[in-house]
Amino acid sequence: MRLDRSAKLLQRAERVIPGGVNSPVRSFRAVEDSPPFIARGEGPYLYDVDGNRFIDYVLSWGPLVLGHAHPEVAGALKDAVDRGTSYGAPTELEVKMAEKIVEMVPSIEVIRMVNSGTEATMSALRLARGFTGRDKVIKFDGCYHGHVDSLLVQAGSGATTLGMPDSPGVSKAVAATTITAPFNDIEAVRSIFAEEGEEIAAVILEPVAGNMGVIPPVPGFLEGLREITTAHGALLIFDEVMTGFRVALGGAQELYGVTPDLTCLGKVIGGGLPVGAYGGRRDIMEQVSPSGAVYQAGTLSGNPLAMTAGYVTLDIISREGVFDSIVERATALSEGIKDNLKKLGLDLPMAQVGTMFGFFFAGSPVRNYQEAMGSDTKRFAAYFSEMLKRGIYLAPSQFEAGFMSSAHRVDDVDDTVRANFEALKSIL
Ligand code: KE4
Repeated sequence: MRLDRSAKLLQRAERVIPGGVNSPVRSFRAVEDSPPFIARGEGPYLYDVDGNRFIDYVLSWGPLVLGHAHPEVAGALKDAVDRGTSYGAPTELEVKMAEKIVEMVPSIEVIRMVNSGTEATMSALRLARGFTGRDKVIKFDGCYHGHVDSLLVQAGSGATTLGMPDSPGVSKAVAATTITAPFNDIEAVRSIFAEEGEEIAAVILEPVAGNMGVIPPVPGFLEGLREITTAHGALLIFDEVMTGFRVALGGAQELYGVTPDLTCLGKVIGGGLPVGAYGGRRDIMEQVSPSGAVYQAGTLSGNPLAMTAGYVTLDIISREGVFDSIVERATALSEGIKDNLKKLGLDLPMAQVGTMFGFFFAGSPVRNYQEAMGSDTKRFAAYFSEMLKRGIYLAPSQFEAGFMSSAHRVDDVDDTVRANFEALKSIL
């Protein structure tokens, strides 16, 4: 596979951008490789600057649930651009977008748009502290909520991938208000609350972890968090930036029937443009400025282009049968991989929740960060490279998730299952 134009671009990039990338995990350092530089995307495919074509299961880390350059999304954006790119003033489209999300996500009565998932979780935390008058927050080892100072403690995704769970620059004072517990360990949470429950503003989690690989909640975990937070007057915050409109149309809260007080969103609701959002109970959200005293603002929040891409995306996946067809494709891929593992005598833990999926190079079940850390990342890197050579573009880290889109066809899934078999066989 030719990569010389990408290699030259990486050299140039590394002179003017940290690590040559605008987000660490894109560097491919976790798989000891260098990234292809992308020229364009179309449907399920990425094309790099050397003319290589890949079937894409990163999909911009989740947002592109309709694949690249969906004609309706692209067309709506082209029209929108001719009406200007930003006004810094309210628009009807923001109202329609908020109404759409309120309609689709069970617990959201009121919602505020921001520009990234990080902004969404940062704002939700501030709101939880403002609403409760308490300072402490519980998060779970390996869950990643963006690069918010107080949440870059035992974080997942790039923070784990690159082996630095706690980032330099996060002040001790800030980290001191963050309590971490093992994911899926409800007794650990119960005992933290027994100790300091009256100081805890909120518990925040990915209801299905996707930033330490894909790890679903064990039965009773989410229900237990709901019961404990309610009993202690703390808020339950679901960070559904990744799981929203991915594990189910209404997110993990619909799939598992547990209602959080606040929800953070991102990725899919931007249709590939920069968007985040946080929303939830009216009595809480009304504390947000200007209706309340908790300050939060953003120059480009609710931007007409991002709202256009997001609204059209949500409208399309809400159409009869569309979301189910994406789940079906993800299931076909997961089943094909499971068959391959069986044929090769490999017993690797695999998870698929709705349209997201992944498996670990681990010899036993993975239910939390510590067990995920037991994965063989070298073996993953070898597998990743074998798949890339075969034109399959996976997340360049054992601690990420794979995503399906409505653009992936049966042939693409068949090709991927075939490549998966050959790649696994070649690293046995
Ligand atoms: P952003 O600030 O990157 O838009 O969202 C942060 C975030 C918040 N919450 C969850 C559950 C997330 O998964 C993310 C971002 N996900 C990572 C990859 N797992 C984005 C990829 C990257 O960091 O480049």
